[in-house]
Amino acid sequence: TTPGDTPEPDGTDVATQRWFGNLPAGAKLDCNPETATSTTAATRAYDCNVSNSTGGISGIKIDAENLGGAGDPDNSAATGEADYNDGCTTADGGSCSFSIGPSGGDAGPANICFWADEDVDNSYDNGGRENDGGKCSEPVGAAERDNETDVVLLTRKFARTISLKTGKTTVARGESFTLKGKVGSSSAACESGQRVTLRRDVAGGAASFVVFKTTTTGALGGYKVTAKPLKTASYRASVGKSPTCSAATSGTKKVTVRN
Ligand SMILES: [Ca+2]
Ligand SMILES: [Ca+2]
Ligand SMILES: [Ca+2]
Ligand SMILES: [Ca+2]
Repeated sequence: TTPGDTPEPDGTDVATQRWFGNLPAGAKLDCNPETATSTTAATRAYDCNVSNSTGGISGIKIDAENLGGAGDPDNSAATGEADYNDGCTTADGGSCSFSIGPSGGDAGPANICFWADEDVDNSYDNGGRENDGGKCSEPVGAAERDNETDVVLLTRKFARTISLKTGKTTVARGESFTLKGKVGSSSAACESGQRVTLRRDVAGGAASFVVFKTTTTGALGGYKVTAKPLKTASYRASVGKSPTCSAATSGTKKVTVRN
């Protein structure tokens, strides 16, 4: 008799039962880094390890779900298919490298849940069995190696660049020149109204870049300041990180002071 072929109720019941035996007793999963920052365009690699008291366990597939944060392929933490099915399979020693690619290009935090896919399927079942991600509600800071699930925090930020040009490369002592440039990003919000810090390293001695001016970028990310140097120096500009924008530092430009 084949399951489902005979109308119920009849005298017997034939069901299909799968047995899962590939995860030894006491197996625990740990994926690292526990917290990380990547750009909105970068792929982040996680080192996942399955082990028990006797050592690493090979041949275990790892699945993962982005729980509705930045870069979530399905923008949902609801039950369904795992966002990342069979992201890696543990090798000898119990470790494998799991890549979380960029998706959607949005910035912000995301909790990503990894679990040992003991039953080798592609399902994510929020609140279901642990081997389908049923323990993904555990917090990022949960004790490591407490179970077959590990939730990590991945913060996505927009990449930025900052340029620097000097109006002159040689000036008389006390003569003014301009320093200008632009903060660039795929996000306009990471370009305009951004705090720019200018530092300089006076010639001679060990390199030491010291803040000498700060300014704020205009609507298109541009900035401009002036300086009246007394000594030859190298200059550079930087913009700090924010919750959704990466930090950036320019190359250096040298301005020579004639004596
Ligand atoms: Ca971990
Ligand atoms: Ca998701
Ligand atoms: Ca799977
Ligand atoms: Ca599963």
